[in-house]
Amino acid sequence: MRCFWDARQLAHAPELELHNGAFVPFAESPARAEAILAAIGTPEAAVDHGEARLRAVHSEAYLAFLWSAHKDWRAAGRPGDASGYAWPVVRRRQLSLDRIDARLGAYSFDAASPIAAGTWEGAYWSAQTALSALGAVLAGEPAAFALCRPPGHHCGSDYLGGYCYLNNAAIAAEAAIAAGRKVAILDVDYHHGNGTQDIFYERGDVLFASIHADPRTDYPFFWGHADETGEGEGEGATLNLPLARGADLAAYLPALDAALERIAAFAPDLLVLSYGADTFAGDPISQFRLETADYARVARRIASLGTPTLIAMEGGYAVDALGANVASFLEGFA
Ligand code: Q9C
Ligand code: ZN
Repeated sequence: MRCFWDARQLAHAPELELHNGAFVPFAESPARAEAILAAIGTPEAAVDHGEARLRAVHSEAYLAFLWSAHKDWRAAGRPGDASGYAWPVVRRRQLSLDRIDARLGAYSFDAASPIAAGTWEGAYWSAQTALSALGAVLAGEPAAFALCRPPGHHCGSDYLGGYCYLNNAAIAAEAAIAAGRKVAILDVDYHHGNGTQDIFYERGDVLFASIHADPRTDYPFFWGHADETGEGEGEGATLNLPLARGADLAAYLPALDAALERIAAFAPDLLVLSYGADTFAGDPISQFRLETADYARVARRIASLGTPTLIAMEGGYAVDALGANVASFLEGFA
């Protein structure tokens, strides 16, 4: 399978994550990409499709914020990575505030996504990698893999979160729609893809289906519940299939079949697959029990749809097993 990647994605290298009052190593590390690269062989270089593709998903104000946030942080005399601490949860409204701490609050929904010096560059090229792999699929490849990192599925049109800054899957989906395709998105990361869901929530022309840990127990908590089915013209075009912690392949496959059945009924001519390997039994921050060989079986079932597919990397934090898990998935798909 053709694989895409750009070394500039490594520029995003946040240092630490503050969690429960303690500093822990940041889970979403450049080492994740290195581990995948070591397992899949030499990928093709991403091609720059420009910033206009980003603006099809993200607001101008958010992109301007993301572009300058770390510089603004430093200009304010602050050390390390930029990270917010106050959020407008109550009566959120459009205020044009200058203070970097206020802007971090306005454009984030959690504290899990620090902005480092190279975050814009890394996120920009992660999105371009998705667009480049999409280009291969639009040109006739049955499937292509985008080694996106940082990941994207938690961030919305004007907010970051969950280690995500630009929504690679949504950006690719919009580009595919602009190329005349009917698009479905399947998200199989351990965590609900709340940003992707939000972006397409009122759209009937894009199906969003997700299998993930029940948000009653797991991040992102506030989205991904089974009763979220879309709104307005999008009513019925969102499908959430939450699973209890501890799910193994036997518990996973019925949900996968339900998602695939819905996708087949929607009859897309292009599938964007948000693939997270954090469903792995050994993942340090997740609680499902898929094994390396299971990814080949999951991938084979998705491939059996016969729909041209862009596979975009999302999470997966067991770095020692990550390469094998991704390779198993890609081999199963092919
Ligand atoms: N100690 C993705 O997989 N923090 N994002 C969880 C657990 C946020 C995961 C903290 C997890 C975000 C793309
Ligand atoms: Zn995840």
